[in-house]
Amino acid sequence: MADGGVLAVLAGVVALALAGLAGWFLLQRQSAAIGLTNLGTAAARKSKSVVLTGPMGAGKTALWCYLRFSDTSATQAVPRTQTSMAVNTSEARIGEANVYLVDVPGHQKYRFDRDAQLAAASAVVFVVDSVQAARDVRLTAEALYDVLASDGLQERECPVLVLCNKQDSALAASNERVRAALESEINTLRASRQQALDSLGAAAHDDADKASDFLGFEGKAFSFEDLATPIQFNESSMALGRGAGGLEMVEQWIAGALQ
Ligand SMILES: Nc1nc2c(ncn2[C@@H]2O[C@H](COP(=O)(O)OP(=O)(O)OP(=O)(O)O)[C@@H](O)[C@H]2O)c(=O)[nH]1
Ligand SMILES: *[C@@H]1O[C@H](CO)[C@@H](O)[C@H](O)[C@H]1NC(C)=O
Ligand SMILES: *[C@@H]1O[C@H](CO)[C@@H](O)[C@H](O)[C@H]1NC(C)=O
Ligand SMILES: [Mg+2]
Repeated sequence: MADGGVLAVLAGVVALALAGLAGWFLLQRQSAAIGLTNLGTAAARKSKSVVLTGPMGAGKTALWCYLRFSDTSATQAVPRTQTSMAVNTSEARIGEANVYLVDVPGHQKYRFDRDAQLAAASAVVFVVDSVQAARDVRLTAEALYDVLASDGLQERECPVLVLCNKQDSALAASNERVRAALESEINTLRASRQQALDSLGAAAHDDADKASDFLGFEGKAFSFEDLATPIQFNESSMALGRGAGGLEMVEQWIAGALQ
């Protein structure tokens, strides 16, 4: 009788332990999927997180490869990359700082990973394909809008560098042109997003969360000057690499942004 009681208690303990283990395992998988394990590592090592984001094919992974090995000698060829299929992270030393470099894939299906990474970012480099932006700026403007309006970014005044990449191409738009085109396209986007919200009715309109999505001032054309985050537009070419490619400027900007 007593033995039966002990056995029952033992079975209960084992069942509980198994349930706990399964739960822990599921949580691990979930956090790995959204890159939280990596954020944990960054916090543990007290490195600040620098997030590279922007549309597909802009040159984020190429930039990431350069920044990871800032003290190696110049490689003139653009790093060979493939469309990224996962968030990739690496420790790097930039200037005096140990940073945690996060390369977020540009594809829309990674937008939740992107937002999770942006929530922990100390600085953001938004990489733009300046050839694509010269042709059709819509996609880039949408991606930049989402980044700038992401949770807490404006509140934290997190610095943003918009890197107008692929300047080695004759078809590339300059940083000034990219800035002007994005400013006017975001103005258009903002109006259409606001209209979509309005059509949802007063309830949605009163929602404080939705209101904070609005960039700039109502009744005034959108301007990057009106944002709380410091934002700067510069040019680069991963194909030209160090020196002419403008990598040093990016490193200096990151070092300055983290101070
Ligand atoms: N000509 C030129 N090509 C570049 C430059 N930077 C990147 N590329 C090329 O553009 C392509 C895309 O570069 P990636 O670094 O993989 O782009 P990404 O932003 O990581 O793209 P996703 O991972 O899809 O989000 C590659 O073929 C690169 O070699 C550049 O400055 N000039
Ligand atoms: C991350 O980068 C490393 C080193 O370049 C590479 O070996 C690995 O495959 C990358 N992982 C992903 C998910 O892209
Ligand atoms: C980067 O942009 C800033 C602001 O537009 C400008 O003052 C600076 O000279 C640029 N840097 C380079 C290296 O072009
Ligand atoms: Mg990539």
